[in-house]
Amino acid sequence: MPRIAVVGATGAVGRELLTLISRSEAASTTIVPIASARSAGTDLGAQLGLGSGIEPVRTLDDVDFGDVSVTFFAAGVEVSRQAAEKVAKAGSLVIDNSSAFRLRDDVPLVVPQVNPASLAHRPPVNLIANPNCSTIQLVRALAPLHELAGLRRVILTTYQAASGGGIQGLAELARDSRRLLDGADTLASGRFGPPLAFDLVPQIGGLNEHGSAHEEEKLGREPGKIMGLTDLPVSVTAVRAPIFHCHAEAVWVELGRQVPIAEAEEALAGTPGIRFYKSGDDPPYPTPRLVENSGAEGRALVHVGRVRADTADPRALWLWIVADNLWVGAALNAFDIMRTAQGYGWLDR
Ligand code: 2RA
Repeated sequence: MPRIAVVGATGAVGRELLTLISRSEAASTTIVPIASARSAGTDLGAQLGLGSGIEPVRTLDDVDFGDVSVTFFAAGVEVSRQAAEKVAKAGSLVIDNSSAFRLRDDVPLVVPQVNPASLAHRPPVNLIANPNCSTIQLVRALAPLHELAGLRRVILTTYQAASGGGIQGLAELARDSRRLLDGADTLASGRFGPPLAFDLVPQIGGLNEHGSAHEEEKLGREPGKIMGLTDLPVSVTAVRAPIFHCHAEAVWVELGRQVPIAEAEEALAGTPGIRFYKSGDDPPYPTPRLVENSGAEGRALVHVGRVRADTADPRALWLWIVADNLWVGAALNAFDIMRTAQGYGWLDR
């Protein structure tokens, strides 16, 4: 692979992608970081302690994509809408982290642990969509339950970290938390709408005509496409929580038959990429901070606990899912898409 580009390289997901690529076996590849003109020339390799192999930051207009085998887009939906298809037409395989193309029929929406075969054939558009962060951890935990007994319905509430709002979201939560501890009475509205510090904000993204937030729409639609269950009902309340990293989800799932808890636990615990917590274990369940501090290995896993029967519905279970939204939910999934495509021979030149 001659060169790999990352659009949005200075952002929260872009930085994780640079780290992943430069520490992987693709490390011999030259990495082309792309950002806005104000960052052009920055030596991100040195800034992030990633060493050589990372060119100085360039702008989109300054790169010949005919010479770039894979381009990751992580600069938000507007940049993807404007540039991703042009880059794909220039010959670079695009892996897009935005919501711009996810529901398009000609664009695969991929979680390599769940639907790798959707990459068996390279799509004519030369573009693959990376799902929403909270979707990825959800479908990775639901897939073994679906295999076991078939999914009928899913209802969930998310508790999403500030890093989903990017580097500025992290900075805002840190600054406002300090201000409140220092005695401030009021805080200004910010990136999350109402100030997030020491509070919960039950709206992520704009509202549609039915009153659902954009994050809820994404979670409602993406799981069915990924799992090949287009009619799967997924009902969501998405909440921003005052935590820095790792999204958590409380999930109710109705299955096609009554499944004994031990059977569900065995299916989850036996799934590669899932760390399963049984009540009585130490720790008994995952929390966002526990996952954040679980090292590179733990941050690459989907953590599942609190599996229990719904006593009001014999075919339903509850579970609690936590994962690192910037890794499992973004950079690592995008990187695994590249590796899966590579495994299918897409990148052979
Ligand atoms: C969020 N889902 O957490 C978004 C980030 N992709 O806000």
